Amino acid sequence: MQFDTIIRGGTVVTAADTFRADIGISNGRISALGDDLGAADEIIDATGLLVMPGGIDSHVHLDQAGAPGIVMADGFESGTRSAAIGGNTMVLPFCLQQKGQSLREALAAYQAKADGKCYTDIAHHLIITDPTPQVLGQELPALIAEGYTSVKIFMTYDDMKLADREILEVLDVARQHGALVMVHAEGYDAIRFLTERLERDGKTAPFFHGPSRPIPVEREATHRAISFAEIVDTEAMIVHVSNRAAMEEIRRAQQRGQKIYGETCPQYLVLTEKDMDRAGMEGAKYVCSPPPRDSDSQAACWEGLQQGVFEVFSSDHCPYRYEDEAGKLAPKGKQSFRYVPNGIPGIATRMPILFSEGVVKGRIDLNRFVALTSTNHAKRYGLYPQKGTIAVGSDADLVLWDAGREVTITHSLLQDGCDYTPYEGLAVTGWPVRTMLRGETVMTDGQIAPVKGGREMLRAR
Ligand code: DUC
Ligand code: ZN
Ligand code: ZN
Repeated sequence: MQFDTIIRGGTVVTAADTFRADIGISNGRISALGDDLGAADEIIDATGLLVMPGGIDSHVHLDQAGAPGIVMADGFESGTRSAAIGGNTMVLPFCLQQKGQSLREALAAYQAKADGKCYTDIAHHLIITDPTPQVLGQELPALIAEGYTSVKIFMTYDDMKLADREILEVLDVARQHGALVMVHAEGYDAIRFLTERLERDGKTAPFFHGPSRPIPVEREATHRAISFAEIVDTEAMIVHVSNRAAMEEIRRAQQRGQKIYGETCPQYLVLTEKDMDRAGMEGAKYVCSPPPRDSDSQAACWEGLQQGVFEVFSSDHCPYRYEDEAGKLAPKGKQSFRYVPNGIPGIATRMPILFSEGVVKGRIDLNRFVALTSTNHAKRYGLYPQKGTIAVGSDADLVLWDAGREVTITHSLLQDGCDYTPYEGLAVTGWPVRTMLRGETVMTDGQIAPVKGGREMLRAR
């Protein structure tokens, strides 16, 4: 048998096993695992490297509309390029429904932005901000049937928050039609109350973003979301969990037998509220929601990853340029933290940070690393086993990883559309040296191949 490609001499790591094998690839799929596979058009030497399923980042924002005058720093081309630099082969960005807009319209417009411009495969979650009877009764069920099987809802933000009754209704439609609801769990009224009080006291610098949404704000909303899922008798994913109290709410729900899943992100492992306490507007570089917290919160997020309370580790890449009036230095942001665009970049740094801080420092093993960065995303979002593993028949979406390479993170390595990284100067051990999408190399040693056009994947859950 003649393969298109053989990856020879590497150590294969899946969520379950670590073993020595060569990988044969034909027509974009893995067609053999073994020794002495024979001939191929291309032989890739992976001696000394780990060969893992390409990263799947199931929580990213690309080219998403925000407040007037604010522009996200990455579209599909730069966002997926940076994803490939960081060892990812698939990302799941959010298609935002504006109030008054139909979901179909929102999706068609969003798909047009992605068309042909991706270095990775993609699939879309739907953000529902306007759950009208038409959306809930017709559009959403039809879209779920077509493979749009995950939706995100917000419990805060003026233009996005759903009322409790609306949350219950979205959960119920998801239950009936087989979709997963992802919840942004921070309580709107408490944030408004605290924000207005801080502003009255003249506490308007970026640092006060943290105090405007402290841990109880997240804990209360997490508890409410979990209770609603219980009332409806359905599952839910609590995204971007930042602290112990919220993690414990999820753990308790799991112990009761509820299907509540958890996600955390790099910012909750290596940043704290102190990062927002910098001179001038510099703290704006770290403003994201929920905000980074303190060292006990970091420890709790590690516990959640180690013990399986969190099943996915995502970037929540939500990039705004710093030196830019359409970004973090938006004029109104100088009046109050509440107008600073909310989100930080991290699509390329997600896997290196978890590898270095997790695997190299002995907090998690290699197989859990693969589960948290790839396999569990594929399973939860209906992509497995086409994506998320190394097995005969799966797509040849792979990352070759140099476990000993020492890199100091600096923005110029990342090839995104932003102008900074919140992880500037962080020293990591372990770095992706080749990313392959459906058998084709899209990145080698930081060099990106011409865009081939990743595909949009539909999903069955
Ligand atoms: N929620 C996200 O998921 N990302 C950025 C900002 C936010 O509120
Ligand atoms: Zn969110
Ligand atoms: Zn997000």
